Amino acid sequence: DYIKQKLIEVALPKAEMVHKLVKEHGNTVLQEITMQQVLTGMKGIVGLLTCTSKLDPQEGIRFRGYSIPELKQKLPKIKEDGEPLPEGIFYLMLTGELPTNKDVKHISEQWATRAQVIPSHVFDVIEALPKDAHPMIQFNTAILAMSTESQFRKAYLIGMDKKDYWDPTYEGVMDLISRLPIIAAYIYRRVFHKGDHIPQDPSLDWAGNLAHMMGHSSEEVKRLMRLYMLIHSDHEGGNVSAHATHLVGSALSNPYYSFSAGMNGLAGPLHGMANQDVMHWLNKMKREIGSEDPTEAQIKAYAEETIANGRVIPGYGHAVLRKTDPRFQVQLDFANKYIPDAPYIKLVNKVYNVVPDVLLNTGKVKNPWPNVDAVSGSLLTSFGIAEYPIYTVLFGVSRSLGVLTSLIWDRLYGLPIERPKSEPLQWFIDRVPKQ
Ligand code: FAM
Repeated sequence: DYIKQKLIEVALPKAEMVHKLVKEHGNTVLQEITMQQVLTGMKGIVGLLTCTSKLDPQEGIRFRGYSIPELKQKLPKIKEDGEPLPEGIFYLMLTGELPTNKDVKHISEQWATRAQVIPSHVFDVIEALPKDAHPMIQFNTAILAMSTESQFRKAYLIGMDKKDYWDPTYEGVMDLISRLPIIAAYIYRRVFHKGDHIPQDPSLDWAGNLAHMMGHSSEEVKRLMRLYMLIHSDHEGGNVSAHATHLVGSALSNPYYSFSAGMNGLAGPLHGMANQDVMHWLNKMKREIGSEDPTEAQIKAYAEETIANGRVIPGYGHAVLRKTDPRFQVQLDFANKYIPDAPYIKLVNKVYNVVPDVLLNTGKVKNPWPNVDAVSGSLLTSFGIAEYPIYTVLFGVSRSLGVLTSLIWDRLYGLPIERPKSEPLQWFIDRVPKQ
């Protein structure tokens, strides 16, 4: 696998730089930290080294320096007017360089080959769960069950030089990513299509194969799946799924354990589960208003009621972003291009017209604008994937690309165990300046 050789070449000088920064500039002060930051979720505290992507509050995400519109131009596609292949963004995040068509094909083939071998106990474990267990429970259980295959643990037990940890991590990551679409599609067909499973088609790309195995094999859905897998792949290092993966990985837990930790975080309603919750919010709104096509005034009143009842409006707000999420925008553009008249897309547009003002009027929401989840479910539904509980699983399949590439880099950099300091309440009280 020539990617590994490439990785060594790219990573070595960078790993040396990290080492040098710690050794020669370890005492450099980076920033001041306030009481508020620590007590409200560590927002804005730089505490992580992550190179796969960076989130600008105003502009949104850039992957290794490239914005989503730039990637749509620059990453290899199957058809010129199609969507970039997620294999390409994986290569970019991993190596820091834009891939050629050959690189993307190589990764596609690697994943298709590695996907052939999933031990049968993984499916037995899924089957042992009730069908109505949330798909995220099934997904995460399967991920943990796959860790019997961990090459990292085997290599670690044999006794390996620290410098080489990245190698079995890379192998585990490649295996895991290759198998996630099969697991996701298996759960989808089990829960929603009477266990009528569809075999993988190794000739297809990673995202196209996922759509195919889910039973949505039209070209449009494959195209949508490529877009979905591209934009959900990474959101720098501090979000819950990325940070949890990194944190657990810092104990040298294998890629399966580490990724599973991230997926447990993604399953929370303030993170990845928001995409499902948006659909529930929209549908409840329609039911309560008693109309399939509520007016903007009705939507505004319903949003105000949600706030008055002490609930959040899912799909809106963000811990870092302070503008409309470009991941929202690119999906809305896709919808407006291909299915402008879809009822859910019209509804999303109307909600977008009124909800930011409602949130601004609370005087406390720092970002009133939509995030990625405000439209993704409506888009999937409009293309026939109308089973909401699978949405967070799809998010998880995509998120593997970023958080697991970062895990390889954690090993390449030789980062140690993560262990921030905590203090009891009195410590904070004692920090208040005396009058
Ligand atoms: N609806 C109602 N209230 C909201 C809100 C929303 N969409 N977003 C923020 N707030 C409230 C928040 O609950 C907090 O209230 P209290 O002071 O009473 O506790 C206040 O506004 C200040 O919060 P903030 O500083 O603006 O946001 P946080 O950084 O604490 O939280 C989010 C960020 C994303 C958790 C929050 O905006 C939220 O709950 N949004 C809805 C859920 C959602 O869409 N999550 C998905 C995020 C997404 F991009 C992803 O991870 N996939």
